[in-house]
Amino acid sequence: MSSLFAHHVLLPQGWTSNVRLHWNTSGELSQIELNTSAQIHENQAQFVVPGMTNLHSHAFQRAMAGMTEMAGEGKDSFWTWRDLMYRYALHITPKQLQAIAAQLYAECLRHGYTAVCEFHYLHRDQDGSFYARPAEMAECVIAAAEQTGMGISMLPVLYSYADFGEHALRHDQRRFSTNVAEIMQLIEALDGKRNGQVEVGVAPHSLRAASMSQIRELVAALPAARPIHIHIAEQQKEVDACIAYSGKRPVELLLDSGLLNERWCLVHATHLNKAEVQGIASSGAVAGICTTTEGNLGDGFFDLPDYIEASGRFGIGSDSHVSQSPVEELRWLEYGQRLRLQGRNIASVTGQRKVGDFLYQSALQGGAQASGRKLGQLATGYRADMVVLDDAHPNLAGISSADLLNTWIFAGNDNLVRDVYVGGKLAVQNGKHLQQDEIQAAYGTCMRSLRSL
Ligand code: NGQ
Ligand code: ZN
Repeated sequence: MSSLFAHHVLLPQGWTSNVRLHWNTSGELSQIELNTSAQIHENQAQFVVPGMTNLHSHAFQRAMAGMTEMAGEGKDSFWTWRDLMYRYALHITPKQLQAIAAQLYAECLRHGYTAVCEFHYLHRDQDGSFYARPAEMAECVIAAAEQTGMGISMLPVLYSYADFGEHALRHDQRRFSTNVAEIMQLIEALDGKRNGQVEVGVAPHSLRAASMSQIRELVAALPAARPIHIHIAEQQKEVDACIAYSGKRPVELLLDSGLLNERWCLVHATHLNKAEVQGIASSGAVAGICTTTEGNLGDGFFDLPDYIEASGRFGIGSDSHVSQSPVEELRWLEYGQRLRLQGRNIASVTGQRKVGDFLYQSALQGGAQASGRKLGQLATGYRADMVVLDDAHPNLAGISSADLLNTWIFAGNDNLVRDVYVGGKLAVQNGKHLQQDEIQAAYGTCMRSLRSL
């Protein structure tokens, strides 16, 4: 099978009826046939949209979703959560990581994500030494992506310090420890994995964990056009520490480095002043908003209205994977703003007043840019990453395509994704991942042993 007839499909020019999408054996769209009609026996779908990029993931954290929601002795915060998260991180073996990532990616595919940017920092063995093959953990994550059909941008994470000012890593951060040379070796070791489905970029973890001079060195050493991601300004405490260390706010410090451009994805970017909002927007970088995790960790609100006003680019990520659904990320991105501002229909612009359409289209483009891959639109030369919505669901009964994204994103909690193609290959059919049973069995085995720790 290498074509799909769509009665209604979201093309770059907007919703279009009676289109046949063709793709080649590399998984790229090769022809978009317009004004055509369905043949009786061909593969058909009512509603087709481009698959979404999940631009920020720490796959292993899927295993601890739901396990950190209990109040401790003192005041709980991002930082107390992080201690718990590190405890889990210390136990995960390569085989378990693969089982967790496969479960996660299968779930993400079932909800309409067709690509992920994996911010991967669990590099070393439990005792802090490298595995015999230093890229083993990253290879396991890529294997999970390949097993499930998920497209992936693997981002080996540079993690050298515990805090601003080049503080030595804590003992419980030993699995993350890398310097610039080691990261470049990992990138080199993964080079043979690159293809239409797999890209390799890089991620200095944060301005806490990587120094500005390391970041410069890394960017200079990285092959051209590869994506660069970083956590930035997620917590107020981090902003304060950055000011105490450098006299500048985190985003300000990055902007002043002159390094930022379209290759960058600034994950979270929650705490911004007006100049920083403008600065990110004009750099062409993508803000990686992870609404459900930011809510879970009590980060704060992204300044969406000002950022949209400045034509800033953004995408969505599920980060710690308390959710695996683009609908929930986008819905709560908008709801957070409504609650904060006591208003409605915040994410919209003059040319696009439909909130669901504006959010979905923006996140498609921002996510695609952050992935460093040819994604995010159903056009010749782009990946054949297509999501077919369930036209038999009551929410879509008699609907016109013009109302489809608003309904998908804002009505109810059923999963409306029916079939998912990634690079032209079917990964999800009738709401079920094609390898769902074996993936869940392996995840079950992994979780029974992790829970008993
Ligand atoms: C992470 N998570 O890398 O998983 C971080 C926590 C850190 C978020 N920032 C670790 N949400 O920031 O050092
Ligand atoms: Zn993160």
